[in-house]
Amino acid sequence: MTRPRLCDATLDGLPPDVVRPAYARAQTRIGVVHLGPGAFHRAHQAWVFDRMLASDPTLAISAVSLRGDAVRQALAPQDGLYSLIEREARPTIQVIGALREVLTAPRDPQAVLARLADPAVRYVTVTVTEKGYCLTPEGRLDLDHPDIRHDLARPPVPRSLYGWLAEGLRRRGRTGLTVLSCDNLSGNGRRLGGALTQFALATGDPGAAAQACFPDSMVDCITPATDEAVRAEAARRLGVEDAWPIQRERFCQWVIGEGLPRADAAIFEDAGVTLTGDVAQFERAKLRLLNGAHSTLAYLGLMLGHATVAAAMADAELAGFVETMMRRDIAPAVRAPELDVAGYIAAILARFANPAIEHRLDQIAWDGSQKLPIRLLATIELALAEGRDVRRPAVGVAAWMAFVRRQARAGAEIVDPLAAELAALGRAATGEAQSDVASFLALSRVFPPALAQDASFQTAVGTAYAALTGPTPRRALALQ
Ligand code: CS2
Repeated sequence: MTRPRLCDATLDGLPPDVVRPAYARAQTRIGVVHLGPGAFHRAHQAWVFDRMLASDPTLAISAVSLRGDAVRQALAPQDGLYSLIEREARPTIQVIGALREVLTAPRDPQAVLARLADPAVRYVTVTVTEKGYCLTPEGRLDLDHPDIRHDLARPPVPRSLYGWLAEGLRRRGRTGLTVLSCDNLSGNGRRLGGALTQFALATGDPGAAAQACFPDSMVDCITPATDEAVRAEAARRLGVEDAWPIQRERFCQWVIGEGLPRADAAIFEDAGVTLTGDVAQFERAKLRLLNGAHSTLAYLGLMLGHATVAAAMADAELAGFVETMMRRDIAPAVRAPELDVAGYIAAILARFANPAIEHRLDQIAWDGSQKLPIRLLATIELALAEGRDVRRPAVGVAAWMAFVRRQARAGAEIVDPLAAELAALGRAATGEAQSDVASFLALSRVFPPALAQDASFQTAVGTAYAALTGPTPRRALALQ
């Protein structure tokens, strides 16, 4: 017999150590539309809105998947409820009630557009990952992207973020809306607003984007993918079945820049959100230090036979290399006057080493072509402009190239919007460092031409690549 499901009807009967919504769900109303309700949204923003609902019942979420139907299939039978496990030495479990509606856009386009147009909706939050923004390396909307080309014709069922937002805003008319990008892009709000304006101009309805405000935000919370062990643990602790529980670390940070409605500032702050006039420094610190180190650990760690971030951190040579890179090479590129950078680095390293978290390196390794420019190349470009050594951060770039080569040669999957191009490059790579690196650097969607042509960068990547693809890859870590 199957166990009962987590849902409104079973909520009251959960064991006493399960934290439940601190508000009457039935009295909440939808004031937020979230586009892309993957694990990160449910671990981060939904948890924050769940806290806010206790003081403002008008901020419940309509969660909208832009593509697949999996979230709706899992959560609709649960009335939008799911559990969140915080993994520290003593894991806690909590039921999040903030999702009052779960929609799949292609299945229910009119309901999605009606929500976006609804004047009761004050926020649209977005997590569609780096590739969902369809940007060129210069940060403009890629008008040649197949989804953008499709949506510019204003079809009844758009595909891209922009198609949905532009049509929703057009139907909405003039009422104010705050759109919060919660993805790991620098200047995420500014880029989203700029690209939407470009999209709207190209459709001949330039007014659409002007009706919304796009604050930048920095988001941080390590959220490993859900696996069967997490499902089993949730079921054991809840006593009912949860089709899609979420696990994450306890640490959870959201920093929002200018543009949030003043009337809501206190509610956000009371829920733990930091509001600041200079979000850029938080973004730089987080993207370059945390995500830059994460990607470096992923490519090097996989090469050295590790499966998780914690295992890579237990490899003293690798952990030492990454720490030195953070302290000596990335810290000078952070420029964060309000941050204690040394303390921030120590805290990140401790989070990476958290043995309670099984964060798979392959989860971090995917979509490298989208992640590297933001996480590592920006640091390298600044270091070159200011005459600093780039050898250590270049090891991460070379490790990505070596990773692509290994995957391609093994016929293994490459998850990346440039997958076909990368697989071809990887298969053609001979192991001769100079020519292999030259063909990777020619990827203009990843490497800005000025960087690709920089002699010291070429040498640094070439030397690291030769070591990493040779008999003793650890030689690449031995940089003084
Ligand atoms: C990770 C991030 O998957 C990845 O690429 O680097 O998701 C990282 O865990 C988060 O940004 C932490 O806030």
